[in-house]
Amino acid sequence: MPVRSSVADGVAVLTLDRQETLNAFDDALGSEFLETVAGAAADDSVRCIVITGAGRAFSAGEDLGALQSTYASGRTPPLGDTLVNRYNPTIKAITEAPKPVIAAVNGVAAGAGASIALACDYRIASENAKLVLAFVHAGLVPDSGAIWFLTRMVGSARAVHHALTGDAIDARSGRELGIFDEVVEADAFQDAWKDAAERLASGPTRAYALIKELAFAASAGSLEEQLLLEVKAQTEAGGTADHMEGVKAFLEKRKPRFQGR
Ligand code: T3D
Repeated sequence: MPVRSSVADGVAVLTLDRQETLNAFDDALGSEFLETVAGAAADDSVRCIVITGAGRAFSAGEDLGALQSTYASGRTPPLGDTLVNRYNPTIKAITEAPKPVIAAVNGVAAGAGASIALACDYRIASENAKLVLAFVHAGLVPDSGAIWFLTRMVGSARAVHHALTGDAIDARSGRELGIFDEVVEADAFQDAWKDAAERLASGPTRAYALIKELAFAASAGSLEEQLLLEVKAQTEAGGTADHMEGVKAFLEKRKPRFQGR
């Protein structure tokens, strides 16, 4: 199975595992990954999803070897089909998951692999990690939302620079630019993402889902629309057991015990 998946203590860990290609996406990995992300997003027992890669890479994006075999067989399928059928639903499954999604970027994340890391809500990087908008090296444009996400994180000038050059953003620069929330030494990396996942999996899950929705809406809409959405979201968050628990815990001077409801 090219995606390894495990669930424990409310955390689903999804590991891309096609190490001979640096976890590049062929059809099998692409469709299995989409199915696995969507499954974890829909599973109420999962309160945080972690995406990572096996071996030395997060993911090298589209499998160029598989693409070349297709071309060698005389077929030139429109690349847009892969976006519509595979990558775009995957990006939406991540961004619309009603729970935090962490990218534990263990190594290089290139092409659509970089887009997937950028689509997550929290990025924790090993010191060996780097993001590469490699699309341009194959004569392609960044897809799977890469420019949308990067522009919002680092501004248009820097995003366009990396889209045009395909130059890598290493872990340290990524941290300085605010792309990576944390950068951790390789030895401490696994413990660090597990801690981050444990923290998010024990938080107020419904409030997290609403925060994700508000953050996306903020990039698109007017202040007027945002204020109205906040009223709707706050009304919903205010009806959760986690809200009651948060208030009670504060007044009792103790840590809240959120149940995700
Ligand atoms: O269908 C559509 O709609 C198109 C969608 C496109 C979305 C995209 O993702 S386009 C972008 C595709 N990805 C790339 O262009 C990245 C290609 N890879 C690289 O640039 C480099 O490999 C890396 C920067 C990721 C890592 O470099 P490095 O030096 O650490 O490793 P390497 O030696 O280049 O690669 C190691 C092996 O992985 C190597 O195989 P080998 O020689 O040991 O047998 C290499 O061929 C393989 N590999 C790396 N990336 C891919 C790959 N095999 C297939 N597809 C890859 N993308």
